[in-house]
Amino acid sequence: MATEKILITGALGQIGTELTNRLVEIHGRENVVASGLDRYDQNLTSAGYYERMDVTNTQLVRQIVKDYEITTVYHLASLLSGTSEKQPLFAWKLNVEPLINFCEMAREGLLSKIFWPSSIAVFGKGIPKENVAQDVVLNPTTVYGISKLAGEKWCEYYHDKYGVDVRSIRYPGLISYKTPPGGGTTDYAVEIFYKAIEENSYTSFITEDTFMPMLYMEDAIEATLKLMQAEKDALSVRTSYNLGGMSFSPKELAAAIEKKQPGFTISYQPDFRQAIADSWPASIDDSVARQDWGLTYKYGLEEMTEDMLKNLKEKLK
Ligand code: AKB
Repeated sequence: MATEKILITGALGQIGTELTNRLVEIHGRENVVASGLDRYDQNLTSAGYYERMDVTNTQLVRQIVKDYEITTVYHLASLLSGTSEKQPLFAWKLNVEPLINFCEMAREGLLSKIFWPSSIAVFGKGIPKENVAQDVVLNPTTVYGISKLAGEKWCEYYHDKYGVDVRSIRYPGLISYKTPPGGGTTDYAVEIFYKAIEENSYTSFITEDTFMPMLYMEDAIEATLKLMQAEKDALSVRTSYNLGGMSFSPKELAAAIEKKQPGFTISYQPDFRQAIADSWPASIDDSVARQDWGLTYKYGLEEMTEDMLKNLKEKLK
């Protein structure tokens, strides 16, 4: 089997830092090229190479793919839901156009596989809240959701029309301690742990009974690798796979933290992100991913809370 040469965009972001390090473990440093807008930071990435690049610069990206003879791209660079509402035109440019650029390169034979993250933001208004199925009508009302839905349709188009092997997951909110997220609606579920450790209290920008699907980063990384390792023919979804993870509200998360850290308190001051959360599902049916490529999870609310508190305390010492 020919060696995979991997390029990761957004490699210093929340998913990127952890995915890059796992890919290095699997494929070796010399086969992994990390890239991002920020300066190289050896504490954040173990990749053998780092390219400081703007992913919207199509010519530069194409040159990097050629220079390193890249075969597989994990294209993670993206503006999240909160930030997208503030910069809608840039969100469209960043979230959609580079994906098309990578699909074009695959169509021309320069790349053999692409991973691209979609989001639970694709669902939107008028869709049942609970256990949302893979194949419901999609009606996003946020700029971010619209860009992710468009991206999904581009993935399907390039696959169906040109056989491009582009694979995708609709990530729920991702919780991790290594690198903080930036500009998302589900970010409260990470911020709360920092504040729990620093101040033993937190003011949530999401109301107490708003349920959203969430996933611990280790499970997200393993799911991503599993999808990318699956046999092509096993994949029945070429838009993006539902991933449910767990479903909880700020009140439930606060109670789980309080159990481990007595005296922890939470208050609520919802902001513009509440409307975004209200348009998203509370829980997701991910049975198609389980069936097609064996999706499983290790972490529930209790296990995730324990692991976050333990590791973040260590990190913030
Ligand atoms: C966000 O909140 O914008 C993201 C997402 C669910 O895609 N975490």
